[in-house]
Amino acid sequence: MLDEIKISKAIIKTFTDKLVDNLDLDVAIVGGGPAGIVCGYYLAKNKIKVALFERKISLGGGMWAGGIMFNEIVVQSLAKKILDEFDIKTKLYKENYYTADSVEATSTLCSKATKAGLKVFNLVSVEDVMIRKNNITGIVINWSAVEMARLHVDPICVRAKFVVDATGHAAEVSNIVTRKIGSKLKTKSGRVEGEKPMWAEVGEEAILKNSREVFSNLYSCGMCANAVFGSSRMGPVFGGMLLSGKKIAATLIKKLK
Ligand code: 48F
Repeated sequence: MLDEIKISKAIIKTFTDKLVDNLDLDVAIVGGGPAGIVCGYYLAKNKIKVALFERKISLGGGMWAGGIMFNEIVVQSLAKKILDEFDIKTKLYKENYYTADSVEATSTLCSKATKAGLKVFNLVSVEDVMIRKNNITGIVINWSAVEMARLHVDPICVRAKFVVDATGHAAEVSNIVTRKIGSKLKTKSGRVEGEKPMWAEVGEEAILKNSREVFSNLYSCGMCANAVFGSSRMGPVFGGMLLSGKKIAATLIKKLK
């Protein structure tokens, strides 16, 4: 016998317990592209209380689609080690150029990260931040459907010791900070510098340097880091995204332990 009301209660109770349990975090990650997922995986594996908030239904950001919807991604030797660790198959194309099936790569990142303990809230958009005495202290969330329908519905808040901006090209959290309190970022202009034109080699080199604190307790991760600090974009080479996620996780683990 299956009772529809029991099914409904099971979903409502389990989800609300999960949400309530994640309103006070060590780390809140905004954006579930490859950078945010990898960051969440290493944090969760190290028993940090971490949750990831993603606007869309599925995690993975721009990784599913490879380049122009040809569903293969490219990574360099250094980042291949991360794919190896996740047990994602790679093929050597030419020295220092490895390819991976983007569907296998993305779905495995999602699976391993959640199995490591990363809590994910999809269909949720971060629309604001909490700031106390010039420190980020949390994020403000609402349903993406509310955002899309432009409904007048007030949000709720999640406290976090650290917030990771892994929102990709749009650098949404960093832009919210400057919109709300002015030119206070740790960048040249104090604002989001904006991404520079495509230059894969330069962009990939810059991304690790740019993966760092951009405002007190707010960290730039993945493509967002290059957008915030004004470096090149790099297209469908994903090594920098993986390495950036791992670097931010290592930085925060050190701070939290
Ligand atoms: O864009 P995205 O995949 O960022 P990433 O992890 O990787 C970049 C690559 O995909 C590619 C590239 C490779 O060289 O340049 O573009 O840095 O994933 C960002 C995710 O953040 C979500 C968005 O839906 C996407 O899945 N996102 C953006 N803004 C918000 C958000 C927000 N305000 N709240 C919640 N999620």
